[in-house]
Amino acid sequence: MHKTYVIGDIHGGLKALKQVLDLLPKAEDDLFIFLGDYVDGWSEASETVSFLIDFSEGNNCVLLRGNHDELVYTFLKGKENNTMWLAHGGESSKKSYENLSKAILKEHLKFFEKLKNYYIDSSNRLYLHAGFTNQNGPQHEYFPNTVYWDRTLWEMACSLNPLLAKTDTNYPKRLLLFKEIYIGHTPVTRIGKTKPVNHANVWNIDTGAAFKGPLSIIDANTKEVWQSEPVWTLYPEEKGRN
Ligand SMILES: [Mn+2]
Repeated sequence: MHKTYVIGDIHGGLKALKQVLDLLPKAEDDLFIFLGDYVDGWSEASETVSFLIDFSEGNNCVLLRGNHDELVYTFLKGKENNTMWLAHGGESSKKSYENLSKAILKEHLKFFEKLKNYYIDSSNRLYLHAGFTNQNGPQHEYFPNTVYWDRTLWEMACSLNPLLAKTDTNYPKRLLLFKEIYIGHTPVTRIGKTKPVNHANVWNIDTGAAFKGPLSIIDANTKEVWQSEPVWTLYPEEKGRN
């Protein structure tokens, strides 16, 4: 059986992505599932996207959509100048996209359009950027963009009483739909951790690459973890998202 590698939020930290990918014992049929947020943070937003376009041509990849990918896409389409976005890492992406040729820009727009909102594998494991709220699963979400903005799934998993039986009527129905759920979006550095965190059957792989943490990859079968150095140390001249 092939390996399934799950990659957390990158946020323009291409040096960290290359570093951690180099640590993997890669084989030809491995599957790489990227949880989204490729941009907004460190200075290499467009470079990260170019790298992922190349990487996905030579490897089996699932590329998921993060809220920041949607924000950058909206900006690139010239739809709005979102001040909230600019303050949350948008400025760095804007700069990184300044001098791109029309041809490459077109390729990048296609990349953003092709991102998936969620992915369910043959072992009934769900992968998505943020979370979902519908009791029947992410495919039933009334507002489709919930799956890359939601924080309630993670909040619920964190606050769940570990003694509550799955058969209890109060057990959250959302968690019973899938064998495991892999998310990014809410950095675990916020709760003082730097390794992927597991609560109930939810695995949070966002180890704060945009802030003071490393970039992490987890093997979904064995739960082995590989990490870059703290990403901010690879961009000493930059402030990141702070
Ligand atoms: Mn993120």
